[in-house]
Amino acid sequence: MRLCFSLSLSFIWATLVNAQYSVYQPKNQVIFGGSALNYTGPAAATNYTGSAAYDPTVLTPPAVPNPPIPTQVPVQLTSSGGIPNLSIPQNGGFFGFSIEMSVSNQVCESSSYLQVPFLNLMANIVERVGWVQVRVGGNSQENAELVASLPNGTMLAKDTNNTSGPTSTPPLEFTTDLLYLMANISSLTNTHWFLGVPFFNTTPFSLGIVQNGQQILGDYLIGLQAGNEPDLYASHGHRPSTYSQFDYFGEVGTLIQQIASDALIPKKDNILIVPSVQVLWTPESVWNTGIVSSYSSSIISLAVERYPDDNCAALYPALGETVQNPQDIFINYLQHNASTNLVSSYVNSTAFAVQNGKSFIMFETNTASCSGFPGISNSFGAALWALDWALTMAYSNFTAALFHVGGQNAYYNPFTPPPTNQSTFHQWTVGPVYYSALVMAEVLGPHNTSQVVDLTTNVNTPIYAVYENGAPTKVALFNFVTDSTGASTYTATISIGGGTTGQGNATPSQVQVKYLLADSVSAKGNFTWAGQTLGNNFESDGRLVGDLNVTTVQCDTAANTCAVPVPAPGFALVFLTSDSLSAVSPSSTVTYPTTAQTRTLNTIFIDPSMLATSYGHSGMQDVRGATSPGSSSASALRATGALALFAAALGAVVVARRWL
Ligand SMILES: *[C@@H]1O[C@H](CO)[C@@H](O)[C@H](O)[C@H]1NC(C)=O
Ligand SMILES: *[C@@H]1O[C@H](CO)[C@@H](O)[C@H](O)[C@H]1NC(C)=O
Ligand SMILES: *[C@@H]1O[C@H](CO)[C@@H](O)[C@H](O)[C@H]1NC(C)=O
Ligand SMILES: *[C@@H]1O[C@H](CO)[C@@H](O)[C@H](O)[C@H]1NC(C)=O
Ligand SMILES: *[C@@H]1O[C@H](CO)[C@@H](O)[C@H](O)[C@H]1NC(C)=O
Ligand SMILES: *[C@@H]1O[C@H](CO)[C@@H](O)[C@H](O)[C@H]1NC(C)=O
Ligand SMILES: *[C@@H]1O[C@H](CO)[C@@H](O)[C@H](O)[C@H]1NC(C)=O
Ligand SMILES: *[C@@H]1O[C@H](CO)[C@@H](O)[C@H](O)[C@H]1NC(C)=O
Ligand SMILES: *[C@@H]1O[C@H](CO)[C@@H](O)[C@H](O)[C@H]1NC(C)=O
Ligand SMILES: *[C@@H]1O[C@H](CO)[C@@H](O)[C@H](O)[C@H]1NC(C)=O
Ligand SMILES: *[C@@H]1O[C@H](CO)[C@@H](O)[C@H](O)[C@H]1NC(C)=O
Ligand SMILES: CC(=O)N[C@H]1CO[C@H](CO)[C@@H](O)[C@@H]1O
Repeated sequence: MRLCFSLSLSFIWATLVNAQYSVYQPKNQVIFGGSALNYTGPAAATNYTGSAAYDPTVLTPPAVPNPPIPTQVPVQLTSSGGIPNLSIPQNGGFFGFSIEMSVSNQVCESSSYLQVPFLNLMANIVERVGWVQVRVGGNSQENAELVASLPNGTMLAKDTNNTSGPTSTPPLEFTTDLLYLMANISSLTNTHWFLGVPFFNTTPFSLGIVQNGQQILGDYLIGLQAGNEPDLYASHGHRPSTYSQFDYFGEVGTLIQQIASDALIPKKDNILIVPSVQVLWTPESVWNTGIVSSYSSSIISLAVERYPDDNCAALYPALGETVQNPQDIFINYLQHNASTNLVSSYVNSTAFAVQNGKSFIMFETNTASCSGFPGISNSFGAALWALDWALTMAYSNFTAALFHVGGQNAYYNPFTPPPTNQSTFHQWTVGPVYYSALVMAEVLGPHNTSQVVDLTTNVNTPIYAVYENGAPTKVALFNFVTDSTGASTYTATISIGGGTTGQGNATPSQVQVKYLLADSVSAKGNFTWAGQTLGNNFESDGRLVGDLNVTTVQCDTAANTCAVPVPAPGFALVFLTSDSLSAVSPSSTVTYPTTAQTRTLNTIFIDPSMLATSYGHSGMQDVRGATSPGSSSASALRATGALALFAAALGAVVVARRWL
């Protein structure tokens, strides 16, 4: 990495490492592409020419349900000894992120600014549960090549001379600088990583990423995918049409043999993640090859990838498919059965994982592949959906879920850096799914003992309880309905012990409640979690701002009830014990302020086109064949750039390591 500007060591150190509080001052209220439009039918989205990440489409919330939701909902918990159907104990870092590995050119020139928001966003999670997990990979990992150096000190490059597959995905070249960046991030924020072994060329496998990943990241490297969506290899032209689950099984065996004889790979056991299938192969069809028992000592985790829907028809008009109107399908994200239906094809597999002593990861997910849907993916409804989907997975014994981070051209980003040409006057945009991550961290807490149970009785109002060591510690209450009249606010009446439990009354005299709120499920901003926010478009440096508002609810110990109101829409997290609240209340917030932001800190220039990013993969099998080789193809497009986003985020750390 070449430095373009010199700057003082102490300045960088102070900027990166000093723990500071500072007053939130949005640098700029400018909304990309002019003022936000109010939704006036599909035209508003159609006419909008700015990046998807800032698309102003606002949908109409689904109608208030008829019959109306019950406004009094009893929630009966036991005081000890657990409750039927508890999940396995879950780790607080359950909700992580997935960032597509891809191409960026670093050219030392102009623009960009100190991208510490990424550090802050990770630190927020770490303060609550101790760590955060991030996957760097995806389609573009499959033919990525670790090289000693690249021209001009570039860290990542796309070799457009060397394309593969019917959609001409260019191979990716990267240097160990990428891994050093990750190590530096880890040392600041305890971020742990997943990587992937390139799987397009198996004779032999290129193991540079395993060798260097282990040596540079050490224990911060959790594991490496052995293949990403192998069920799509044949249809995308990376394997013969006869390629089967058994061929994949054989290739994983070959990989394990090669690792066994590679002296540069220090850790050989518990490192691989299989099979990361999408929907063309069922997970069961892969388990039936015997892959897990045959290679048990090498495998650390089992994984799948899944989005509930795709917006490929809109992204690739050449498909000639009918574009779904987001308004028509908004409701699909705002009922609990969306999540329970989607998880149903995995419950056999999570049981299989438990039997085999393996973790089971949703390796890539979000609202919809091919960028998500305008008005849905970036709405408050998406925050509620992602939280419900994550809790459904936790209840169903998944052990982690990684939500995909795209770039400027995705609607569903948990967070988005500003376009590079605006980065000197704009900050980051934090999307609804980031709030889901933050809240999920608090739902599970840092003790690795949280067992989740789904107590939902109405699809519009999912309800979960969390038990730790047999005793209830939290209740999670959703209201998917939007109703400003207040008529759809419901009251959850929580009882611990008593009633039909055969246990004595154990309801505390008071409980504490944090709310996740916005005006409507279609709201595009003004989201608050316990009164604090990460701002609207271009307003965030990654730190929560505003006064913390934790509501105390006095309970009726004589009646053995605590009545907690849940507005429409909204989410309430009820802390049943003071310990459960204090465990997720950061005592000293270590953050990385951007107040020192300056052009002179720039070290990386990311071509804005490279920030046009990954679209997620599910549903992409429909795209194949619709695009001709050499054209602006589906695969090339979707493989572009999210790692550039990530690289931009890490720019500051590059500086740190060079100058310290
Ligand atoms: C959008 O609607 C709100 C409320 O109806 C109004 O205050 C605002 O001015 C409108 N914005 C535009 C750009 O028309
Ligand atoms: C979008 O463009 C159409 C056709 O030019 C125009 O009639 C419509 O008013 C525009 N919509 C908005 C919201 O600007
Ligand atoms: C446990 O889950 C099963 C399967 O979903 C369900 O049939 C059963 O009613 C649940 N038991 C309780 C006590 O909720
Ligand atoms: C390297 O940098 C020089 C000067 O900035 C530029 O002209 C050249 O195109 C760059 N080369 C590559 C391969 O990016
Ligand atoms: C592509 O090939 C041409 C001709 O061999 C060469 O000049 C160029 O540097 C190559 N580009 C890359 C990105 O490797
Ligand atoms: C393409 O990549 C392969 C493997 O890395 C290499 O052997 C070959 O020379 C490359 N071809 C071009 C045109 O760069
Ligand atoms: C959820 O259930 C409702 C009825 O309760 C039904 O109308 C809807 O189609 C279901 N949604 C999904 C995604 O299954
Ligand atoms: C799950 O396992 C049961 C029992 O073995 C089987 O009947 C069912 O088909 C499996 N489900 C899937 C989706 O494979
Ligand atoms: C999750 O695992 C626990 C412990 O093995 C089991 O009791 C429970 O039924 C599982 N849940 C699901 C949904 O499979
Ligand atoms: C946030 O709330 C303010 C004040 O009510 C309002 O003016 C603004 O339009 C809202 N912004 C968004 C993105 O909803
Ligand atoms: C705190 O949150 C509660 C519940 O949303 C609300 O009623 C109250 O007004 C808030 N207090 C402040 C100071 O914002
Ligand atoms: C803590 C840590 O991992 N620091 C690393 C940052 O990157 C440089 C190399 O660029 C390493 O030397 C440091 O060890």
